[in-house]
Amino acid sequence: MKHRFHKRIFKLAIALTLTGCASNPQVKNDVPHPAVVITAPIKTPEYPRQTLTGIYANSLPVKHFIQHMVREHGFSEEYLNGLFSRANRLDYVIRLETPEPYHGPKPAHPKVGGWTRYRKQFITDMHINNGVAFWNNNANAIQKASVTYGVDPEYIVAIIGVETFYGRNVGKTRTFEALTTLAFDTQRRAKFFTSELENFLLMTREENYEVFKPVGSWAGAMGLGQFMPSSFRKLAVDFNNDGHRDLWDQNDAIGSVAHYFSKSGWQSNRPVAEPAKSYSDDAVITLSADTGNEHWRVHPNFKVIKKYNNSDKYAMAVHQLAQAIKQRRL
Ligand SMILES: [Ca+2]
Repeated sequence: MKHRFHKRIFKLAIALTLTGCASNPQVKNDVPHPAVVITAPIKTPEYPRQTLTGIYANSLPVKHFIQHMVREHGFSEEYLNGLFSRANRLDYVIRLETPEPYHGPKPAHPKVGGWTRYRKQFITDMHINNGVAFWNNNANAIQKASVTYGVDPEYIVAIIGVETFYGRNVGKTRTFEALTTLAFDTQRRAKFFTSELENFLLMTREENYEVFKPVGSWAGAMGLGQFMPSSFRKLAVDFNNDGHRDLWDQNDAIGSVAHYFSKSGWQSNRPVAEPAKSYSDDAVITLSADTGNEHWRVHPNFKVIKKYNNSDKYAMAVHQLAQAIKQRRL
């Protein structure tokens, strides 16, 4: 999920909180950590400590957060001291969350062609062909998810394509350190990220993940579908029945994306959007293309896609990629 990041996650937070940024081309490659791919829970020692050390040793907000987790969720204080004593502050995460203010002159005319530029990132031969291949390689899981949750299969494929290029770009930032940095070293959305950090720690306990192992976008979105921890806990499913919810696994991600769409109100075999002649209707959106404004009549399923990421451009890109993949697969 991504775009345009600034708007993206923020809106996402409001819409539900699956969020991510892998699809944000502006940020997706800006992650210096080594790749770590999780395929199974890994148990390693967490080094409990009596006191908080490291860069957060004197952080009152971190100490208060630890007290909260002990009081509300029964975590061991020593265990959490150990985790936060080892946490790194990620400067690039702070930079991405805190863009430099723009002091230049105001443009005389609003920028046009935003939709055209956005569309070019996702509606490509590479995205379409790899979408067909992803669908063929996971045909059984996609068919099962489509039937189980009543979601048209091409939209499951397209979401994963836009979010992470079919799992090739799930992000390399340790989610624990991303969320810790965003919660305690940035201000704009600190409350949201503190809540996601709380959900992340609960998720690792529930799912038996070693806290430093999960990786994702710099903004805390995880796995092929870029779920935030709160969405992971609410909506992820163990779709390959191995007893573990693992959104870095293709099967579990496919089932979880379909489950997310189902819970958001998807209606299978219903239209999503079609070109509109005029824009004098509530259900018509306008997108700025190089060749002029495009008007589209949108249906309830379009709004369901926007619950994944609250952007008209995002939802239209998913819709058009889904249709292109379906056509090419025929
Ligand atoms: Ca599983």
